[in-house]
Amino acid sequence: MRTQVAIIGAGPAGLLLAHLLYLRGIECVVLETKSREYVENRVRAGVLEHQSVDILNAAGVGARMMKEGLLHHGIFLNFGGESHRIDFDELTGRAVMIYGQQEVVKDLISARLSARQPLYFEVDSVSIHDFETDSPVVRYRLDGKEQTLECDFIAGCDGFHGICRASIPSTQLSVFERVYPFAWLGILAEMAPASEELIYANDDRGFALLSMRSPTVSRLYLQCPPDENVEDWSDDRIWDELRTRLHVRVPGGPVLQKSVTPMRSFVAEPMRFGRLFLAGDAAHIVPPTGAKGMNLAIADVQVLAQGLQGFYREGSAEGLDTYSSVCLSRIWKVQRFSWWMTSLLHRFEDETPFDHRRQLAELEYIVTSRAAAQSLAENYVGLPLGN
Ligand code: FAS
Ligand code: PHB
Repeated sequence: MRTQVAIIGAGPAGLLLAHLLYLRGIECVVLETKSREYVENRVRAGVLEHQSVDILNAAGVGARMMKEGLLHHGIFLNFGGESHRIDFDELTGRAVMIYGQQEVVKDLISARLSARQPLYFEVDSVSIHDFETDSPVVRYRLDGKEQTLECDFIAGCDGFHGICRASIPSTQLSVFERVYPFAWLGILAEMAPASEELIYANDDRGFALLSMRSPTVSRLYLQCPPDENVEDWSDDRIWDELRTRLHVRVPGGPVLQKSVTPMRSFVAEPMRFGRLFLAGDAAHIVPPTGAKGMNLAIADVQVLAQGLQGFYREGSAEGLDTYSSVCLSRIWKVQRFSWWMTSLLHRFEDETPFDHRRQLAELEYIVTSRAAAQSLAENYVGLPLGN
């Protein structure tokens, strides 16, 4: 089989890239190891920056998002027993959209399949070859049969634990990483959100976040030790801890799903190696405190699609040659914001009383200084693309 672009991974990065290439008349094939049902039910991110909303709408896959998504014009910061609202409208004139990552994935999969474009689930033994030449090859097994896919380019959208980044000689990659000494215990619950907007709480007992997926489904997180066993957390214990840390009345409800997510900051440079281009979590990970994971993946593939269009339409490699530097400029700003939000809102086991007072003073500064609040707001709603 032959195509122009082989896309490894059907997460937000791979699926959106496939759709943007389809709209540009560029052929591609998407290969995914998991089943359709698995990727459509995997609970991950929930916040879309305003540009991500614009990109999905411009690509014609935003109708359900605009109907079912929740437009939020601010967030709350809770600390010292008080609640403070950061007004995005007043500070930036922008908003964010609360719409689950799995909903974005469902919309992109249905767009791909209704356009009758190739998307293969449950492939295995995927390997990539000759991407330092002009004729890369992808090998994989589907329905027990060996398959070979010849292509011009490979897009590595296979996430942090995928094979694409791991296929680049380690001598050719620079890796930057910070692993945090805590994790997030996340739950999905059948409960009407206990707040109109998201609440980020810095409490003596640790960080907590109240988020949501719909008017009837809430998504909540608690800071916990990195090796925490989710079995040790009964539903009652979770609700008690959330009430204590959030300082809001949380009615509780059936817990549909709970999991522990490790926290790390990670960047691999460069994001291009010959005819192999990394995008999304395959190249970078941010701690979810800044709600940036899915948005960075969307921003990467927007730049990659434009580069591939330049190559196939205008015969220009410029967009592909600058892909890595353009994306990394944005990625490092988002890394800084995500690290800063994480440092501001979590309790560190090695913190001193001085560190904690400094943290509270910074929070106090943010809610009393327009300049500081505006900096947080403009980063949260999304820095302008190309910035
Ligand atoms: P993804 O990981 O989403 O997709 C990669 C795809 O490649 C997967 O479907 C995988 O099955 C497939 N794949 C892997 N290896 C393959 C192979 N060899 N061959 C073929 N396919 C292969 N962000 C937030 O903002 N808020 C959150 O609450 C949040 N929670 C998260 C929880 C977890 C557990 C994780 C891992 C991430 C979370 N994130 C969160 C970040 C998340 O949103 C990611 O940034 C986003 O999924 C990145 O999208 P992709 O780059 O498409 O990678
Ligand atoms: C979520 O809704 O899953 C979510 C929201 C904000 C974050 C992280 C996760 O910072």
